[in-house]
Amino acid sequence: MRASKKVRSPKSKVKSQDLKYRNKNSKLTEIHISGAEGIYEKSDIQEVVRKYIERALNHPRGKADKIVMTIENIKEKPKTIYALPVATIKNTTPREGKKLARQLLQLTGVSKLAVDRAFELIKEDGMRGAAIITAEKGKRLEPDKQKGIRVSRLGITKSALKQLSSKLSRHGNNTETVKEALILASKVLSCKHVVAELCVSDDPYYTTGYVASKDLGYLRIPNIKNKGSRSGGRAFFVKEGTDVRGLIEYLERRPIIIGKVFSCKGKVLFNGIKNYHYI
Ligand code: PML
Repeated sequence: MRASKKVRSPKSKVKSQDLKYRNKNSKLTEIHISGAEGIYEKSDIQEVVRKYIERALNHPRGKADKIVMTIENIKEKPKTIYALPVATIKNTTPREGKKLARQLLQLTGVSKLAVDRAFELIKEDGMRGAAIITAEKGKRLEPDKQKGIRVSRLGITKSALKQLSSKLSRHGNNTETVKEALILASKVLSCKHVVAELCVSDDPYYTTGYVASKDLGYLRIPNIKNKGSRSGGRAFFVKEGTDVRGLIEYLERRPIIIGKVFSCKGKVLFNGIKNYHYI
């Protein structure tokens, strides 16, 4: 499901005499409000569709004026994987949050150059799909840079979802946003070419992001950006020499389902991750 709405956005800005910016021209542009997907049994589809519509119509980003829903019969048997272990790193400011994300990514072997590249992209407003960046040289690999990569065909079994919800509840993190992001990161990191992922939500009201890797797990970073900021996006860091077509095929087309959940911790200190092997 993808929901969007039309907003008036500035076409060009001029400085008026009192030095305040005002819009000279504006045009209607479509902005993304919410997106969701999953792999479900046929018997659950009606209920899932009802929930998706409700969500699109009651999103804090505004009321959708376009909702596009696609229901596809998946013939290929989904591959079952584990969810990454979850923890939340203590953090209070965007400045510190970005620093933590950088340090974590460097622990996974991602170079400073590649991390800088990812943050530059995330800073740019309106990044659509995820970027694929090589972990050493910081080269972008996706064929359509505007569109990026949209991870698709991913879900969780009912029993794993029950386990996950109960584990996350103990730390007050049992939300659709956390579960969906964890499912996505677990699919991304289940791909042998991917070293790490960085995500900053593009939702102006959602300021928690994460770094994920096979060794570190899914590490949430609260306050990684300022409230109200529309900047955000995802970067997947991959090994040099990755077969990009194979990677995109896996991320966008291969059905993956989470069948088992590991630990879900509450708040941890960065040093607890750095000094001891986390998992
Ligand atoms: C999104 O906007 O969907 C991305 C959310 C990333 C962080 C989710 C979490 O709180 O763990």
